[in-house]
Amino acid sequence: MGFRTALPAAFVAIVLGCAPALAHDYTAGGLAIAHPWVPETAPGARAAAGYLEITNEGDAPDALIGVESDLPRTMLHLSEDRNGVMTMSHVTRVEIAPGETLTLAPGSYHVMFMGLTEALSEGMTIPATLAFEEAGRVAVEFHVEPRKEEAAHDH
Ligand SMILES: [Cu+2]
Repeated sequence: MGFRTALPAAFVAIVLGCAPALAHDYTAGGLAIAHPWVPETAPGARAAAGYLEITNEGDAPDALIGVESDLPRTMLHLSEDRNGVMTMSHVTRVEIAPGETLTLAPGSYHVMFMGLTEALSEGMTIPATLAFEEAGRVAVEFHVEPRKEEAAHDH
């Protein structure tokens, strides 16, 4: 155990080779925060969407109420299909009931990073802070990973 935890992260990454979705998790209060990631962006893209899963393993409800980063604007968005038209709205609070998982994923809730000045490519990270009503502020890192087909989300 001591041997494993003493390994630097870079060494672990090399041993695992090109595993694209190296999981990285966080906990805060009763919340388990899994694998914040951002698909690579095309050159010239000004915005990128961030995804992750948040599970409330506690006994009380909590809510995601904001997200911040060093980019000019960062906010929570919800993509919805309304009668065949994809719409996107800014949301300011998403409740997470005990035992429930909030999934930020393509076509649903996502973190919108706006004001990019360079393309995001695999291996880059975006430091960000998630704000929760009960668990408080949690620093995480979004890992830039290869774009999957269903992750197309440009605006
Ligand atoms: Cu968006």
